Order: sequence, then C-alpha cells, then structure tokens
Amino acid sequence: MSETDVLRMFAEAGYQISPDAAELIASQSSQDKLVDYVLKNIDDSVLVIDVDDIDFDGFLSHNGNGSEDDTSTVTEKSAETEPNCSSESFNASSVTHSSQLQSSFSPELSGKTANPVNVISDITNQSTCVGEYMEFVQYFRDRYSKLSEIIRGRINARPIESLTKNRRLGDGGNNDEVSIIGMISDVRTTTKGHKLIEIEDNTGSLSVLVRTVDKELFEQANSFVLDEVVGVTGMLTNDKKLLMASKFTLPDLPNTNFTNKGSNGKAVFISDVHVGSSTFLEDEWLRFIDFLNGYIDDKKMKEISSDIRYVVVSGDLVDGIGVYPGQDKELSIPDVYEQYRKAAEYFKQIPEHITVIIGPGNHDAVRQAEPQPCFGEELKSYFPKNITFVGNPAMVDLDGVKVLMYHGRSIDDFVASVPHVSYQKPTTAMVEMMKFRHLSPIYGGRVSIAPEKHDHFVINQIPDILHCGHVHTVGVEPYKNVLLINSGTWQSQTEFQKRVNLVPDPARVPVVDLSNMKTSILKFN
Ligand code: D5M
Ligand code: FE
Ligand code: ZN
Repeated sequence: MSETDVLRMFAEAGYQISPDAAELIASQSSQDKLVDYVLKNIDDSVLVIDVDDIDFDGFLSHNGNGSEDDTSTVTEKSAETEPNCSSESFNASSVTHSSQLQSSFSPELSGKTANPVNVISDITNQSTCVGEYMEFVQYFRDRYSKLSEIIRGRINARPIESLTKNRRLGDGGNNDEVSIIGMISDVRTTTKGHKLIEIEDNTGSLSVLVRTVDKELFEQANSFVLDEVVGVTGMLTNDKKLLMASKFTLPDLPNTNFTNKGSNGKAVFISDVHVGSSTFLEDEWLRFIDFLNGYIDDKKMKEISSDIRYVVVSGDLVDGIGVYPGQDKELSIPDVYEQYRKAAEYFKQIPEHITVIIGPGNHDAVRQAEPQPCFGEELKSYFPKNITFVGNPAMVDLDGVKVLMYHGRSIDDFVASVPHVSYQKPTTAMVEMMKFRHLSPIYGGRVSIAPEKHDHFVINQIPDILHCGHVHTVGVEPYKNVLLINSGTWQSQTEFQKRVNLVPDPARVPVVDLSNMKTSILKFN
C-alpha cells in the first residue's frame, strides 16, 4: 500500500491525515489492520491525524505482534527444541582415526543412481543493477524489509518516528520499555567507554546507548558491524533522543531439531584451488583426485571414497591474473584461459558417478562485484557437461540437503571488525553470518556489493550447510542446526600471505555424511 492509498482510505472515511503519518503507516507490514485500528480508535476531536495520534502500543497489543504476514520460515515457528546437529573433525589420513568413518551410501538400497542438484537461488541471469543511487536505496530497503520481518515476529517493535515524535511517550515519566528494529548505521565508543549505536529504520534514526556495566549486552554489541539489522529494546530518555538498551533481538536462527533429509552418501567440500599459481599444490591435489577415483590403499579411505556423491567447490578455482599487485611473478600459468583449461583437465579426472558443483570466487574470471554470476559459456565449455555451475552466493539442494555456497570474501571484513573473529578460526565469522542472517553486511569494506533488486546475501531460507572458503584455513562447526564449513585451500603460503602472517591450512578436505551431517577432515599432504 502506498502513501497515496493511505491518504485515500482516510479521506474516504472522512479524515485528513498528515503526510508524515501516512508515510509511517505505509511503511508498516500490516497497513490494512493499522488503518482500521486508527479509524476505530481515533478521538472525535482530531481533525488531521498526525503521527502522535497513532497509538502503536494499543495496535500491537490488540493485534498480537502486529506481523501476521511474517515471512520467516515455517520451521522457525514450529520448532523450539534444542539442536541436535553433530559434527566431529579429525585427521583421516591416519588409519587409526579413519575407523570412525562409517560407510552409509548405498545406491542399491536407496534405489537412486543419480545425484540430483536443484539450484534454489542464484543471481546468474537475474542481475538487473547498473549501480545507480536509487538501486542502492532499494537494495538496502529490501535487506531491511526481509531481516526486520524475521525480528518482527519476535518483538513488538515500533517505528522510530513514532517514538521520537509521540507526545504520549517520555513526558511525565512513562517508564515502559519500547522496541525498535533498525539497521546499524554507526557504532562509536563514548569517552567513558560506553557504546553508542545509531539505528535507522524507514522512518528515522535513534541513538542507542549500551553501558559497560551491562556486561552481556556490551559483549553482544561488540560483535555488531555496520549495516546489520537488529532489534533493540530499552527505555527512552525524557528528551526522546536516546534509547538505553536492555535487550538486543537478532534475526538469528531458531532452535530446531535435526531431521534426516532422506539423503545418504557423502559430499566433499573444497575451495581455493588456485590452479595456475606457482604455489598450487599439484601433488596433494592429484592425491585427492586419486582418492575420489578409489585409487587408494587404505581400506577405510577406500570405503569413504566409494560413498562420495558430490564435490562442492566454493570459489577461487584458478589464481586468475591481475588480482593483486605483482601476482604475475607468482603464476605458473600466466594466461587465465590456460588456467581454466588446466583446471578442466583436473575435473575431467573426477569419476562420472560424482556430481560436481562449482561457484566463483574473487580470483575467478567473472565480475568482481557480488553477487557474482556463474562462469561464462566459454569457460564452462572446457569442463565436463555434468558439472553444475552456479553464482556466488548460491543455494543448492543436493538430494534433500540444502547447501548455501558463498566464497566468503566478507570474512576479511568480519576479521577486521569483530574482536573474536580470526582467520585461524573461520567459522567464528560464519557464526556471525548466521546470527545476523546475512552473508556480507558491511557496505564499503572489502566486498564490492552490486545493488541488485533483492539482497541475495540475506539468509532467508535456512540451509543445512553453509560452505565458505576464501581465507585458506579449514573450520567445521555446527551452529544451531546448520553445519558451518570452511574448506581451506590447495595453495601453499603466498608472498602476500607471508607479509600479513596468514598461515594457510592446505590440502585438507571436509567430508560430510549427508544422512546425519557427521563430518571428518581428510588430509592429503
Ligand atoms: O584470499 C586469501 C586470503 O588472503 C584472504 O583472507 C584474503 C587474504 N588476501 C589475499 N590477497 C590480499 C590482499 N591483496 N589484501 C588483503 N588481503 C588479502 P584469496 O582470495 O585467495 O587471495
Ligand atoms: Fe583463495
Ligand atoms: Zn578468495
């Protein structure tokens, strides 16, 4: 419903409404109900309905939480019980450890021979943006609308304008707590060490104070980064200029029980192969290809190999050219097409019964702005026909198991902004992505964000697995009911990484049992 529609509805009911109030109502999700409520409850003496004539508290308590059209997933509503996702990681190159791996895939028993891949979301062929100002406005509105809807199902939030303009609040000791939902536009530390966070919604902005004495809250605020969407509950100061925070509500994942998706067999997760780099570890890589073919003596490893149905690749397939200054001195294949031809040669050696899915990263030959589309036709033509190429990010369904693939460039931003997030433990960044339901919140950091119509980084549909790469270190960790995997690299330390003290963790491969999400890490060095 537009502002004009709101004006018309009030006019038809014999009322005038101020442009501010109309805008406020038009920005809400349950506009029809709100209009009804305002019309039913309006004081007879009011001639022109203004913002402070809209009784949001009354509306919210009358109408539940005011968001019946909550778009957060059905799973969120139905499941409140504790998570049951299990994951273990160990060195499967050692025979003693590999006895923990159970063979579970049986095509005969399951009656399945094919490995279905269903692409659920992907920017490829959907890009519309040209980078105009209004596209950025729409992009951030879409982000706010999707994430605020998730939070709206959990708190009774009010538009910021209704707090700062409403005469009923703050004058004469109204001690009620209020809640808002907004995007973080600024985070500062005051001279006394408190945190001052600026929160913006479609109607206005408000400063939120988090005091150092509120230790838990302060700790939580420490991990906030710009452009994330949060809910804040607290008391408004009398001048209505500051909200003293007492609780944050994040769009975080719900607590759900693990459910078997009916899948079986195993999937391996890799990324950052960097074919063409002089630091590409070809021996280790060929050992991995041998393993996929079952050319391996160890009995347990052979068993695992025979279970593998999927190889998922999350970006940086080749090293590319001109990605960083002086890269040409570190290339063994200086032509990017030749790099892809070589990579294709390797992928032709993967046995046909294994299905491969490949998405791009920042070293690949697609546009650098994210979301990135899949490889172009020429590059794809080098590879076997049965490979599925997707964009970055992309959500794919592998026989019932939903995998969200994202190369993970935003992890650099998380490492730079969140104190407890480190390159050595990449899943710490991925937990933040899950808590804020967004893969790459910071605008203006390392990720160049293309303002598409929809924010493809919002984690609307909850995956079973989030698979990232980019930082060249391996990590596996369950968060609630989602398995977080960072899949390391096939490249040893580069000169650049030496300078920034980034210690890679090459040739280690997370392998996941699709029936129960149990994970092992195989070593090929
Ligand atoms: O990135 C591998 C890792 O190295 C990732 O964490 C970023 C870091 N890296 C690589 N190049 C640079 C530059 N030029 N500046 C800062 N950080 C960098 P990859 O995408 O594989 O190169
Ligand atoms: Fe990489
Ligand atoms: Zn990368």
